[in-house]
This record gives sequence, structure tokens and C-alpha cells, in this order.
Amino acid sequence: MPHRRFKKSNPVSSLSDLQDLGMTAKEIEDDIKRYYGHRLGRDESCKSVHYVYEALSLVVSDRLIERWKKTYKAYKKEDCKKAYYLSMEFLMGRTLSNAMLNLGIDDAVAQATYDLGLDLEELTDVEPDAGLGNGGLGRLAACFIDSCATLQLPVTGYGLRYEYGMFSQTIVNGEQVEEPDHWLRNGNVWEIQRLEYTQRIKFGGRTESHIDENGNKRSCWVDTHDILAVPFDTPIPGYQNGTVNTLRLWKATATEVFDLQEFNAGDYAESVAAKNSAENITMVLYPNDANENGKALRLRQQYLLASASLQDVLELWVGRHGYDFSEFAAKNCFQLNDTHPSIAVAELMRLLMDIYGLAWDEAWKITRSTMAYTNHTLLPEALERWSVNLFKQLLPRLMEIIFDINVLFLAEVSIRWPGDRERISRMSLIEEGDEQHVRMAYLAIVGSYSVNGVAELHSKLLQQGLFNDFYELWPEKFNNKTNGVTPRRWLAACNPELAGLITETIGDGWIRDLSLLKKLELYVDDKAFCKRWYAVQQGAKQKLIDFKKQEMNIDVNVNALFDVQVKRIHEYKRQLLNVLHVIHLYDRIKRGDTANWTARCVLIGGKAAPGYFMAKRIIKLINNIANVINHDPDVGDKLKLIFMPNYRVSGMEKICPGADLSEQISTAGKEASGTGNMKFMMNGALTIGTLDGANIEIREEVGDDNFFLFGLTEDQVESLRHHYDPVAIINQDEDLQRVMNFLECGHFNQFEPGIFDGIISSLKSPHDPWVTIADFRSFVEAQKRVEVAYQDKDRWTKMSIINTANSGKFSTDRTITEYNNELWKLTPVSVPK
Ligand code: 26Q
Repeated sequence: MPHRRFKKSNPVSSLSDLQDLGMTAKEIEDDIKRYYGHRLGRDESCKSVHYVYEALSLVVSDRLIERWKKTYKAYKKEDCKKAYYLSMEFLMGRTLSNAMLNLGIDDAVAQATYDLGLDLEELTDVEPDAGLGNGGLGRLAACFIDSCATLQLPVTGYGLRYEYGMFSQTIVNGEQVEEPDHWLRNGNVWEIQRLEYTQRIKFGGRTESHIDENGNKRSCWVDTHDILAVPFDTPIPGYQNGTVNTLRLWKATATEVFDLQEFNAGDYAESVAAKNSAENITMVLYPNDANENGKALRLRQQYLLASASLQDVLELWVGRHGYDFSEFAAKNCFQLNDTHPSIAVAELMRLLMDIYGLAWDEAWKITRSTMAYTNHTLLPEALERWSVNLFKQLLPRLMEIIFDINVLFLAEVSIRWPGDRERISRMSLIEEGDEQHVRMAYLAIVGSYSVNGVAELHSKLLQQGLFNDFYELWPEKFNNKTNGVTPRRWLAACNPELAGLITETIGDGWIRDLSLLKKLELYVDDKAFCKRWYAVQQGAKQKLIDFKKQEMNIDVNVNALFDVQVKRIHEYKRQLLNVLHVIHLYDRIKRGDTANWTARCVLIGGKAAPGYFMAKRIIKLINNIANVINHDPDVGDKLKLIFMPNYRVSGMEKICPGADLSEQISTAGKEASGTGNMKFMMNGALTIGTLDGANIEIREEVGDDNFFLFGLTEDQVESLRHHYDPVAIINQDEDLQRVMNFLECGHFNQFEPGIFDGIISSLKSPHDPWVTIADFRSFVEAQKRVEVAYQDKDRWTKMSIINTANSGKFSTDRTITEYNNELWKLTPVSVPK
């Protein structure tokens, strides 16, 4: 009797009243079959693994969505304070394995797929990476939201849904070739489009001012070209706790199919093109991890993120609290992931004043107590500056607000330092010159209650250097939050063998409280345990070899030292220093200086920004050297050099379990923190590194004996600059002379004369900012200590255990707990299971 089914007063609530989905292997198996056959309409004739992956993902997604709704209800009921993580990048990688682990159905799914005769690893491997980020900053955002969900904190991530993520890298004749990453080609089962929360974003036009009924000056932004921002939500599950938070990514679309005015004027093609230009805004991620100045499209992206996200939050507020904003700052805060979303400072002012009618002082008070800014770089060339002219054209109302903020701010400065004109011009939000520019970092500092760096040294250098004027004005704003990584993805999921051994030995509490890994130190003298640790490490190395062999057809000995450097290619990260050492080893082999030799396989991976010429040349150099070394019969098993193409999140998940040695060799003072260093350490690799970024804290945790330190300190680098003479250093070091000679005589570019001249002259230049030559000798000596340690298997195993055991600090659970206790002050909300 169908008509009897809707007898309840609210049919929608009875529709929503679902029974919890089954979590057993049998129930999961039945669901997979149902999705595969009924929803996706596939049968035995379908040859593509993709649809099996999709069926399984839908099964997992259903179970996430169930918990997602409960989380939403719990937050609503508590009416709790919330934090919003605003980031232009969320480098999520793959979702399936992580979702299964966090839901606690990984064993059940393994059983179900086994019973169905499927290879689970093959299924998880067909998922494309969500590569919506460049590197460290984007992956940090992804680790952060994982930890927020695990800690049951009400935090939403806001970002952009790029149609094309980080380009895919192939190597052709040793050179990087970029291919567009159309990651959405086969659809994305993890996202839900939410048209009902679409926001309107203004661009262009002009401002008009008038005096309101209270005699206050008011501005209107008129004649704008609007676009729409449509949100797509992805569920972010906590670790087996019922919490599922939200990552909301905005996609740009046109307001109407055609602009009617242009249409009526007969400009049919122009109006269709206008639709396209709106959709261009979120088409592609900018693939450079340092500033690419001045691009209007990038500014549009940044404003879209800030405006759509703030409008969303304000709409939610008004829906629940009406137009009373007195409690807004007590219940909301925004963490700005670098300056990229920092236009949010001016946008919140605009929305509060122009849309919600608040007066300047009230709006400013709210803004300054809700925004917090995280800096991720000290490199001056990476600081964002936007031309005032571009700003005026694209966002005239925001430019007005920034000028107003600046006038009031500079008044504050001149009260503190009367007559100090120099300081006023240094601190102004507007940089003068041929063309005026807006200094986005200064806007972020002035508009925030907190400014943090991402490792102790980095935060110290911000205070003493880059932002010293601001630190003197507002010391209380400045703080440090040392980065971390999520142990769910970076140990439990990516290294199940090691995770299994750890859990068998100390229980599984470490997955939520990584400091418990310390208990492993009790076992460093336990022979049986060490033997198993060694066996697991060797197994992971073999797996990496098998994987690379299938990808690149290269043979590697599992007993060789796996020496790994994977990260973006950048001069300051000094892949060149690594390469100089490889040439030195090659030279020793050629000279027959191989007594007591330690076989070594050097793995390097990373992408170069498409416009960064020097970084691309470094890739070419690595590949050319690899080509010579790997084909030289004198070298054989003693040394291999491998460039791993298309390094990405899912690549790191395969690489970090199999690494012996982690290369963290940046010029001291240049790497803000690094996070790859933490992933390797957690998985039992030893670090060879400079006193830079979080390396310093890693060394503090493991102790000097378990870390291979080399190189100049940050102070030494700075004082060396005045009298740096690399040629003199080369002349005094016979090994280095020979290395340079290999490069200069064209040994690695016999048929490509001159292609490495730029690299050679940068190394030999007294103005080389990265002082690579200065650290060569110290690096080689540290590598010798590595070899001695590696030759003693027991000693190395012990050091490896100690590294994992002391990696507890580098969990983002610790980092996020600090953000929360000191900055956000949210109360965890438990979700009924
Ligand atoms: C800016 C303007 C225009 C186009 C691109 C950009 C842009 C994009 C990405 C500038 C910088 C980035 C990314 C920076 C980054 O990843 N920094 C790294 O952040 C990590 C997390 O804090 C640190 O561990 C690394 O040390 C730092 O290099």
C-alpha cells in the first residue's frame, strides 16, 4: 500500500532515518556486487579495473556519508566554535586506502575482495592522486585536516577544485616534459556537488560612495562582472572515531549561460566566450611553489577562494544567529595557509561593512580577532606582492579597503615610532617604486591575531629578520608551530608491515598517540626484534625495487644503501650537492679507490616549475649522469643513480618505507621546515642533513649519534657571503677538483656541448646564494660516516629503530593540538557511533 508510507509528519526526516550500513566482509562483498552490477551496470565482459575500484569506493563512501551526517548534527547541536583552514592547495593524494583505514574496515574489505578474487592493491593503485597542490604546503593542509578529524575538532577545509592538478611529469631524453593532469576524467566518487550553497563572486566594476542615515560614509561596488562559485564537498574521516569533517572546494562557473546585454547586442560568440573565461578561474593549479608574480588569473583564484568561503561562513552565521555579530569572533576563526588567501582580511571587512552594515571599528575588531596567518617561506622572492593597478582593476572595493587599513595602521606605527619615516615606508602595506605593489604578507600580519612559522629556526628567523619591524610592534602575535605529518597515512597505511610489527610489540595506541612509539626503545637490544625490524626494512626495499623495475627496467641490489632525495627541484634544496657526491663516488670507482666499498643506490625524484630553467637543467644533469653511471661496466652494482619520474603523494607512499637514508641537505636557513624529512624518519630511515628547518628538531629528538649532521649553520652561511670564494675551495680540494673536472670536460654531455655551463658557473660563482661548494667536503665526510654505520647491520638497525621511536613529535596530531590550545581554542565534539 504505497500511500501509507508517508504518514509521518515530515517525510524527509523519515527518508533520512536510515539503518546503519553493515561493516562485515560479507555485507561489504554484497554491496560491491550490487554497485558493480546495478549502479555501474558492469558484468564479466568489462575488462577495466576502474569500475571495480569505483564500486568499492562507492561502498566505502556510503559508510563515510553516514558518519558525516552524524558529525554535522553533533556540531549543530553543540553550536561550538569552529575553525576554517583556508588554503589554495590541498594535496590529498588518494582517498580509498585512507578511508578504509580510518573507518576501520580495511580488514573486512581485504577479506571481501579476496573472496571475490580481486587484488586489492591493484584496485587502490588505479585511483588517480588528487594532486591539488605543489608540495609541502599543500600536503601539510591535507595532513592537518586528517588530524583535526582524528582529534574531533570542528574544522572545515576551504580550497579550490582545480580541473587540472599538478602536471604529470615524464622524462624524455633526460628532460622534464609536463603533461596536463586531468584527474577528474573518470569522475570522482568522493565528492558531492552542493549547488544549494553556491556563492556569487564580484570582479571588476567600480565603487560608489554615499553617506548613510547615520552620517557614515558607505561604499558600493557596482557594475561588476560576477561569476558563481559552486562547492564540492569531500568527507574527511577521523581515525576510527565516528567523526567525518568536510573539505569544501570551490569551482568557478558562469552566472548565466549568456550575458544578455552582449547577447542582445549581437555579440553571441563573445558572450559564450565570457562563460568560458569565468570557468577558466579554477581550471588549473599554478605549478610553481614560489611566487609567480603578477598573474591576474592567480589573483582571481585567490579572491574566489577568500570571498566564497567567507560568504559561506557568514551565511551560516546569519542563518543561526541573525544579524548579531557580537559573538562571531568568539565562535569562528580562519587559519590562512600562507599569504595566498590573505585577501580574506580585506574581504571580511567588505562583507561585514557593505553587506551586513557594520561600522569600520566593529568590523576591524572582528577581523583582527578571527584571522591567523602561517608563513611557509623566508625566501624574499617568494613573498607575494600584487600591483596596485591590477588590484584596482580587478577588485576596486578591496583596494579601497586595503588603503584604509594602511592609513590607520601607519598612524599606529607613527605613534609607536614618532618621526621614523624610514620605518613607516618599510612597514607600509604599499610598496612604492616605479609601480606600487600591495605586500600581502604585511596585510596578513596587520589583519591577524597570530603569525606563525613552521619550525623553531624558521619562526626565529621571521622574528629577527623578515618581519622584525612587526615583531617589535606586536611581539605577542608571533609564535611557532612546528609541522608534522599524519601517522595514519605516513606509517599505518603506507607501511603495513612495519606498522604490524610495531603494533605487535607495543600495541596499537601509537596510531592516535604517536609519542607511544618511544616504547620501541625498550627493544633496541632485543635480538629477535631487531632481526624482524631488519627483515621488514629489507622487504620494503625489495618491494620498491620490484616496483621501479616494472616501471623503469633497472636492476638494483637489495643490500645496497638506498639513499633517497625526493622533493621539488629547487636550487636551495641542493639536489646539486647530492649530484656532486655521486660524481665523487663515481670518480673513486674509476680510480679503483673501492676498498671496503658500500654499494649505494641514489634515488632522486621531484618536479621543476615549468618556468624554472635552472631546476629543469638540474633534472637533465641527473638523468645524464645516471645514463653514464648505470651503463658503465666498471661501476656495476657499486653505484646506481635513478631519477624517479612523476614524484607525487602516492609515489612517496611507496618510497618512504624502502629508504635507508633521507637526504635533507638544503642551505641552512632556507628550508622553512620540510615534512618529507619527518615521513622518512617515522619509517625508520636515517637522516643526513644540515641544521635547517625541522631537521634541527629531528636531531634533537633522536640525538646526535643517530643523525648525520654536516654543513654550515645559518649564521655561518650569512657571514660567509661577504668573502665566499668557491674557486679557492675547489683548488684546495683534490676530490672536488676531479668532480668539477668531470663536469667541465663534458663527460656527461658528450653530444650536447655546453648544456651544463650555467650550472657549473652558478656553482663557481662567489654570489651563489646556496653556497653549495662550501658544504661539499663536510657532506662527503658525513657520507663516509653513513657508510661506516651502514656496514654494521646491527648498529644501523638499532639507529633505525631509534629514529622511528623518537618520531612522536612529528605527528600533526601534536601540531594541531598546539594550534588548537594556543590559537583556535575549539572544544572537541564526540560523535555518537
Ligand atoms: C605563489 C604565488 C603564485 C603562484 C604560486 C605561489 C606559491 C605556491 C605554492 C608559493 C609557494 C607555494 C608553496 C610553498 C611550500 O610548499 N612551502 C613549503 O611549506 C612546507 C610546509 O610548511 C615546508 O615544510 C617547506 O619547508 C616549505 O618549502
